[in-house]
Amino acid sequence: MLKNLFIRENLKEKEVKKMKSAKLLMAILGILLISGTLANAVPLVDVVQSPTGFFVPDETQVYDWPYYRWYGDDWGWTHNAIGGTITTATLNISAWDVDAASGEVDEIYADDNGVMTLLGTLSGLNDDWGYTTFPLGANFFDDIASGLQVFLEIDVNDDGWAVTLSKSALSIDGGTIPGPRPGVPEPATLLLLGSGLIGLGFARKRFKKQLN
Ligand SMILES: [Ca+2]
Ligand SMILES: [Ca+2]
Ligand SMILES: [Ca+2]
Ligand SMILES: [Ca+2]
Repeated sequence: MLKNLFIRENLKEKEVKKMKSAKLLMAILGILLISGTLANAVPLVDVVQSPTGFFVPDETQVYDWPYYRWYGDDWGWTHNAIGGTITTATLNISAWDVDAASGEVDEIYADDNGVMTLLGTLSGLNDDWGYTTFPLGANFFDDIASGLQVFLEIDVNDDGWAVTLSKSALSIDGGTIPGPRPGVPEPATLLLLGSGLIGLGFARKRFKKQLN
């Protein structure tokens, strides 16, 4: 009887141990799964700006040809191909002197498998910079993967309006877009600079410790 009880207790202990290791395995698998998903959905931004196309190189030339363009000067550009998993995407266009309040209508199109698709019109202000954000649906994710083509139709009503662009920023999964003015460093550059400084901080700390 006593012997039986002992064996039963012993079995129980073994079962508990088995369950514990199974739980641990599940937890490890879960962490691996989550980190794998996170590794793919990295926030990033692709910026097209000067010297590509007719994006203005600096603020002093916002009213100069060929950057300040009129109704007959519609033009387009192509973003870099972006691989990996995309959950959300926005196209952000920085433009100068969109007289939307006075009747200027500038349309932005993006290529969806060979079809130039209207995203909307530029919002903005007379004699000022402004970003317009266009959400991109899942139908554009394959086009982003091969390099999104964008097209600007200036002054659709041919009413004599003109506009200058500084940046086209394609933001993936909340990637930070740069300031609207031309010539400001891209976030990628800032990020590198930042991580370099953090690296320096660590190096200094380690050095200090060694001295002590
Ligand atoms: Ca036009
Ligand atoms: Ca598509
Ligand atoms: Ca104006
Ligand atoms: Ca204008």
